[in-house]
Amino acid sequence: MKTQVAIIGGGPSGLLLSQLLRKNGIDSVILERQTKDHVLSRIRAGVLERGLAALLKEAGCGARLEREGFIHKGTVLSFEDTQIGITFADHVDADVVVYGQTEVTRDLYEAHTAGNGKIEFKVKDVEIHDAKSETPYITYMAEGSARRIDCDFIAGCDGFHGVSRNTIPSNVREEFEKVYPFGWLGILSETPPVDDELIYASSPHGFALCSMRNANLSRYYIQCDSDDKVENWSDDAFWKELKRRIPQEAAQKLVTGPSIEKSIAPLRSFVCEPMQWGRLFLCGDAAHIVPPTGAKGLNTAASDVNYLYRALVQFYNKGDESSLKKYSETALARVWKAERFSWWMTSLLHRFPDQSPFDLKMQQAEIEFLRTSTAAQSVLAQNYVGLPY
Ligand code: RFL
Ligand code: PHB
Repeated sequence: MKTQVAIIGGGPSGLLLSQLLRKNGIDSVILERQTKDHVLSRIRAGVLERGLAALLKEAGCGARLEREGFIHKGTVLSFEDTQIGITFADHVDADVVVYGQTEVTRDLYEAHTAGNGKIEFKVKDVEIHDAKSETPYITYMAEGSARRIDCDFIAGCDGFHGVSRNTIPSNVREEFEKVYPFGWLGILSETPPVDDELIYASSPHGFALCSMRNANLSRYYIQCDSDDKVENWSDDAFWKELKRRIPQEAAQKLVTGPSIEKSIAPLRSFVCEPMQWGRLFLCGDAAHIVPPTGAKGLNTAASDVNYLYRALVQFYNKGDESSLKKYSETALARVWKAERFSWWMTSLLHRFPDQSPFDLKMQQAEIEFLRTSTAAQSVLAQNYVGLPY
């Protein structure tokens, strides 16, 4: 098979890239390790920056988001009896949209199918060859047979555990990582959200987050130990712990119910430099991971896709390779800012197992500064709604 851009990974990054390229007359093929149902069953991000919403619209996949997405004009940070309400419009001319990653992926798959996009599911043994040449190719197994795709470019959109990143030789690649000593236990329940806004709560018992998907679907998280297991948490135990951590007023009106999904996510900050090697370009979780505290993972993946797709269009339409050559530099500049913000929010809101009394005082001083400083709130608002591309 031959295509212009071979995309490894059919998650949100790969699908969005493929769709934007198709809109610009550029052919691509996606290779996905899992089945479509498996990709669509993953419950992940919920908060979309306007930049991502605009890209979805540009890709022709924004109609349902516009109809069903919930615009959030602010967020709440809670510290026991102190609540800091941040209204984005007081600081920045933007807001965010609450719309699940599952729905984003579904919309992208629908558009991909409607546009006769090419995708192969359940591929195995994907290998990238000759990425430093002008004629790279990929070999893989599908339906029991060995296959090959020749292409002009390869987009590595295969997430943190994919093969693309490790194709960059270890003497070229530098990886920066911080693993946090806790995870997030999340549940989805068919109950009305406890508040109109998201509540990020820090408490002596650890962090908690009240989020949502729609008027009758709530998403809640609590900080848990790194080695904790979902089996250790009955629904009752989860609700009890959540109530201990969120503002009292919210705890009193919290509607509980059976969980329809429960999972634990580890928390990690990770960046791979460079994000390109010859004609291989990394996008999204393949190149970087953020802890979910700032809601930046999917949004940062989208900003990579934005830079890469525009650079590819410039190459195919004008024969101009300059933006492709600068892709890693351009993408990383924004990636590191999202890393900084996610790390800062995580450090501010969680209890660390080895936290000293001094560390706790530092957190408290930071919170007090945030509560009383419009400038500090403005920094938070600007980062939360998303820095410009
Ligand atoms: P994905 O979604 O991991 O997709 C990669 C795809 O590649 C496939 N794959 C392969 N295919 C072929 N060959 C191989 N060798 C392959 N290896 C892997 C995989 O099957 C998969 O389908 O990466 P992508 O597309 O870059 O998207 C990134 C986002 O999924 C991720 O950043 C976000 O979910 C992070 N995230 C959040 N981001 C936000 O912007 N806002 C949020 O509110 C937010 N909340 C979250 C989150 C992530 C969470 N977890 C579970 C880590 C909340 C949580 C709990
Ligand atoms: C979510 O709704 O899943 C969510 C929202 C905000 C975050 C992380 C996750 O910061």
